Amino acid sequence: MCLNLVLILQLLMLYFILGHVYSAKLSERIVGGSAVTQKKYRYYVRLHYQGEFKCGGSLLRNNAVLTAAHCVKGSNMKSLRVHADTIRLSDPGVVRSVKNALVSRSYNADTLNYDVAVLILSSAIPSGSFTSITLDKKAVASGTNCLVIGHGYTKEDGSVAQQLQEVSVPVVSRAACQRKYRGTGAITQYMMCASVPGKKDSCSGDSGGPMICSGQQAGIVSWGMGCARTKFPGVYTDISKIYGFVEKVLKQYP
Ligand code: 4AZ
Repeated sequence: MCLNLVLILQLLMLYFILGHVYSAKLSERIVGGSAVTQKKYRYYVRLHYQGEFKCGGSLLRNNAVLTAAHCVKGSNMKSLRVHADTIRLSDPGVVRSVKNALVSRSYNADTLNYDVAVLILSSAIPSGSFTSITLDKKAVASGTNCLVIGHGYTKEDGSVAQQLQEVSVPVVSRAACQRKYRGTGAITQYMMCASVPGKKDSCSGDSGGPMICSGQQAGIVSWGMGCARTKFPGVYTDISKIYGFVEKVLKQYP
């Protein structure tokens, strides 16, 4: 009887220990990237709001940043800062305020449709401190491997990365992505999807940052159901569909 009780207790302990290890493994489902140790993506910028890191972005020219609308919509522009020429959160790099934040009337905060914003900086970033990225006017074929960079969570319930991270993810066809998100969210014609299911994906904090395909920016990190889940790819704003809006803003604000 007493021996039985000991056995049960031991089994219970084993159950909890194994359970703990197993759940730790499951949540260790990192986004699957690697640290960027050289300043090789010098179009990448961080957006800080009220002194805290909030989102990524990319430099289209010395005074214009492309990011996601949901990163800036409703925020007080005076508390927004753009940090260029840095790959560590602790390094402020070159800091600029924002003069204008432009979001299209087509943006929908509930569905994240048309999730794009252009920020015009208070003054230009010096030419030695950045490179600009060109936008891809054509839709990217599914299966294409694209680069995503950011300081976002390295796992779904994680925390931001001190060092900038990079990951390569294949583009998933819109039709396949729509099937996966059936019932949970609408993948519109302004969105594109990418991930290595269960392994590589963008995550919280990567929003607004660039997706680079064949050397041009084809997407903006926008949203997703969790991070690196087997069923749900990451969702990106499809640059080829919102290109006109960006062009117009850049012309209007030289
Ligand atoms: C976010 O909350 C977020 N797995 C960005 C990308 C993804 C999920 C969430 C894609 O900013």
